Amino acid sequence: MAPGTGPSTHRGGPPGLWCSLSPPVVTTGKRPGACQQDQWAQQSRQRQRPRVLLAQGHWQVPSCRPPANKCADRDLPAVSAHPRCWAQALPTRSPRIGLCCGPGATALSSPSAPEDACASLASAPGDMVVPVANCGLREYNANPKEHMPLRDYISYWREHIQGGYASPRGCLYLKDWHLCRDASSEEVFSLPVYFSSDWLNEYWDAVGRDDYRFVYMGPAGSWSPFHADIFRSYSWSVNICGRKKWLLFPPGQEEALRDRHGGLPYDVTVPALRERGAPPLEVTQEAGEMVFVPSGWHHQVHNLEDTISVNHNWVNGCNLASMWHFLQQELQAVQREVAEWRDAMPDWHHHCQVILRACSGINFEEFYQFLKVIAERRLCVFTDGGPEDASPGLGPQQAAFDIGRIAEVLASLVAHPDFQKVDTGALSPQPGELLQRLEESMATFAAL
Ligand SMILES: O=C(O)CCC(=O)C(=O)O
Ligand SMILES: [Fe+2]
Repeated sequence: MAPGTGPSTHRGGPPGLWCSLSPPVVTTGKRPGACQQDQWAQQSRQRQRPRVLLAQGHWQVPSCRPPANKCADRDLPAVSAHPRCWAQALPTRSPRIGLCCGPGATALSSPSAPEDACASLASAPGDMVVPVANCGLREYNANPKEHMPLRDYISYWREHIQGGYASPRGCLYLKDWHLCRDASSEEVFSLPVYFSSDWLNEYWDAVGRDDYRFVYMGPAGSWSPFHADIFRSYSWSVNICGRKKWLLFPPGQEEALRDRHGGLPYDVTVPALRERGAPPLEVTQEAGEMVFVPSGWHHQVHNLEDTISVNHNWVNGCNLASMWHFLQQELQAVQREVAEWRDAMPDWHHHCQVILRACSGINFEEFYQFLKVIAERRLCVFTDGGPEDASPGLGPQQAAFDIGRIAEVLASLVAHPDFQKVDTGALSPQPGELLQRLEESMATFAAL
């Protein structure tokens, strides 16, 4: 059981069929009623807090089809599925997990048949292999993961609940499951238009290798240790069911938590850290609500009940510069680590790029490829009307904005001394050429 959390007291049955909830709220404070005795929360309440977006949606029991107008008539994410049904249904019945979108995103989901857009998990058979973390064990600053068939995880979860949220296997958390990538069905869920400018997924879809779309499911007490998200991306997270407690630290606030070696903590709820630095922003995310995590915010997340969520990491023109800044910092950190071999190793810079890719998931050359793929897809909005699979929000204004942001970052990349040491001979187009095309396109757009 994670420190700071106890077994859930919520054992209520499914709260019925469709629950239409209120419109999205932008809150600058903590929701009332959540963990009121918590001292951190009390201190947090007195502080000025940044804006956290919690958008409420709908949800439904999987055996019932969402009425057409429920998905179509609201400018909100609509989320369906229920944990109890998941636990009871799998592997014999297929639960439905759907994230439909409102009118702004009808290009993605047909309003007349939202159940098609809310494609069911029929394509996620019980023998699908899923990543499962053991919340009771620590490996560096994370939980060790194993892989197991989905069916086995569901059996484990059922037994864990029956055992009063205890099991000889400990508290297991199915997390970072690339359901969309791994499922054979094309569309597991579709996005609200607000989240459609999503370059990481656009890039990895285009090169056909990976994605940053995840499903998390775990019992009360499962949790994610303290971290900031990959590439300092944004993330959004929708609770299909259950509740999560988020402890969020604005960028820089994590500095007070470092140990004497500069390391960040694994669990910020340990008593020794409670008095250190400013208390975190605490948010309780209810079923159907969405949490938006801005770039660079460290966070720790606890499932207060049995919870299923969909989470995406997310980069676009608004936080591209943060991603580039992060990569430069990571390269510097690598270079510091291996500084002693700098003079002895002729290809030291190349090795630094290899280590950067191994540690951070991307190096400077791949970052260029990422910029190139998105840039070319934006340039073709002006030449061919846009890529066939363009997101619904992608018109000329959006394309021009994106091109401007890419050009700024690409100019910085091209001028970077470490990028100049990368062998770019085989890149096509050459980075300088691409930058010139972007600048020309910006000039043409500005003249319109
Ligand atoms: O829900 C969780 O356990 C972790 C989610 C998270 O860290 C994220 O969405 O960025
Ligand atoms: Fe995260």
